[in-house]
Amino acid sequence: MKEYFEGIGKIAYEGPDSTNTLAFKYYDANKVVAGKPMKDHMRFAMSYWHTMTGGGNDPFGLPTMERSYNELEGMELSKARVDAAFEIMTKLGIEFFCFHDLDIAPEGDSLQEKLDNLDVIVELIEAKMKDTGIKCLWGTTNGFSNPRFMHGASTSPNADSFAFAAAQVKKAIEITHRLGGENYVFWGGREGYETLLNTDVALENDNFARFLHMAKDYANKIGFTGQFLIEPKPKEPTKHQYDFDTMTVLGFLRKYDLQDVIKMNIEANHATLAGHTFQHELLMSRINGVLGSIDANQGDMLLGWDTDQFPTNIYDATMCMYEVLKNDGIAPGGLNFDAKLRRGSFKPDDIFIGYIAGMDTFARGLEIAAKLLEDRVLEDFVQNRYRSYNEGVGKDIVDGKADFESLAAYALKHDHIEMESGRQEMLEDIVNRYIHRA
Ligand code: XUL
Ligand code: CO
Repeated sequence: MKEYFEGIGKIAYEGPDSTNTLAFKYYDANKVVAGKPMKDHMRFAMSYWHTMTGGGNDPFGLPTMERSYNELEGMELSKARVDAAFEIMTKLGIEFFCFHDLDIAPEGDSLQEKLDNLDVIVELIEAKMKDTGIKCLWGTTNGFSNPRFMHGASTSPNADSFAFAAAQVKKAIEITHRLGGENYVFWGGREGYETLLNTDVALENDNFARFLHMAKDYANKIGFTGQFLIEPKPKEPTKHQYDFDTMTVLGFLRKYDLQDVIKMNIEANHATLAGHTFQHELLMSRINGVLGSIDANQGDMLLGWDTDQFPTNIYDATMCMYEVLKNDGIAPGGLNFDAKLRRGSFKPDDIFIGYIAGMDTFARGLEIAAKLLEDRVLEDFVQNRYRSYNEGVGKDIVDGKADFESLAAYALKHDHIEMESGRQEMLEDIVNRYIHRA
């Protein structure tokens, strides 16, 4: 079989002293950390779109990515990409992948042709999965690139667009089911608005919910038991996306009786676009029991859009793995690198370098987070900070035994309150020490 990335072998773990660009310095797949192998904590996935179809083009420039299959077109290109994708994952030791329907097969001239193209490619992917043991973390549909979705898919003012989107999602759920996908993701590509002047927000939200209910009904009908996930994002491509952030989505799910059906796929760069930290979104999902999966990447804090960079920020990776450990793991979700190479990193080996950088960062983050938790550094501090709720008036508040009258009577007798320092700088310094030394 043709090798697409000649000269690159299986990426090995060589340890932190290695200077080999094409080796792991921290990611040692089977090393046991906090009771299980690193690989099972992270469940790393390759994003098919950025890795296989991303060309490096931006609004100002043509594609730049140099790939040996670039001269191919149509189905031949899609077939070559399947082989190349499994070669990349095998060499990196990545056990999962995530895909949109449109990433793996061309649209064709009609809906029927699109569905037929998908069947051909899915068969090839299925065979590769059997050969390699690589699994599907999640599937999804692209309901945002084609002009038919210019005003949205399930939130389009045009019911024909809604119907087309339904046909696409139906097929994408079938494919994900056939490939044994453990999750199905909804990222509301254009489910939002550009201006309120032309938008019936109430109907669009109702239709969005109707669409999700239909999707779940169909999944139940065909026996797809994978986890359904919504991926919050506040803006881009629309000015306002309805799935703004975790708490907004939770409000929506609860309003439309979808709260037991859908969890969150949290993406780092989407969190920062919403004005939150990555950890904030993970934590909000975790404490509400809806942390489903993670799109690992990072944004550029000086830019206002989704740059989807490979994650190399050790502080963010540490706090991400801290939340994952507190969540008792991320399965059946995983850590999907929804990350792309910079336009200037166009050489084939840059793919491997990007993934190695991301995987090493999360491996190190896992080790630091495990140590922080083992030593209960933050846990003990936080527990002690709230101890006033363990007895007396605090316990009455928590137990529902207090009311405004009893509290007012109490406050009259205790109106000189002794406060304690929050010690933020001390804690930041301690976390830094763990990052340097754990
Ligand atoms: C877009 C984004 C998507 C989803 C899948 O910002 O993150 O790639 O992850 O549709
Ligand atoms: Co994403």
